[in-house]
Amino acid sequence: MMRSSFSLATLLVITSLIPTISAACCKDGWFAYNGHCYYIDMDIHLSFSAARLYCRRLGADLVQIETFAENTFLKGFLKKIKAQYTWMGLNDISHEGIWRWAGTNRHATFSDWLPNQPDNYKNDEDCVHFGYNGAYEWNDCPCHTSINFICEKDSA
Ligand SMILES: [Ca+2]
Ligand SMILES: [Ca+2]
Ligand SMILES: [Ca+2]
Repeated sequence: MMRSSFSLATLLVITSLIPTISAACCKDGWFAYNGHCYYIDMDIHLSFSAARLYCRRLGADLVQIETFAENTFLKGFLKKIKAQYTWMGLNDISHEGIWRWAGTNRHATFSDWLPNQPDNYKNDEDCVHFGYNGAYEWNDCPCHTSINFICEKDSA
């Protein structure tokens, strides 16, 4: 009897630690990958600049993709949730054809453009989203377009 109540107490302690451990990685509603937390709300559609502001208010910024692995992970996630057009932080707002990440202003180190993109269509496409052909490759489109977006921050 003593033994079983001790086991129960131990179990309760362990169980109560689990939410604490998850919270230390990413808050509820965020998803984790490789030490980073990501957020997307399919009900929120904003322009590039408004989306960026939204992320910053959450202590994050629009997602910055440093590696093929991160890109592959994000595209897989978008496919899983059947996402449509979704902003990332990449843009050529400062200089046409020079692609930088909004959060850090760093140059893109690789790209995953859709065929025939970026095309700067009508000279008015400076912001980049994951395309919607099932593969989620990148496309430049007008920054004022209201679409979904992914925020990213370091895990706590
Ligand atoms: Ca990243
Ligand atoms: Ca452009
Ligand atoms: Ca385009």
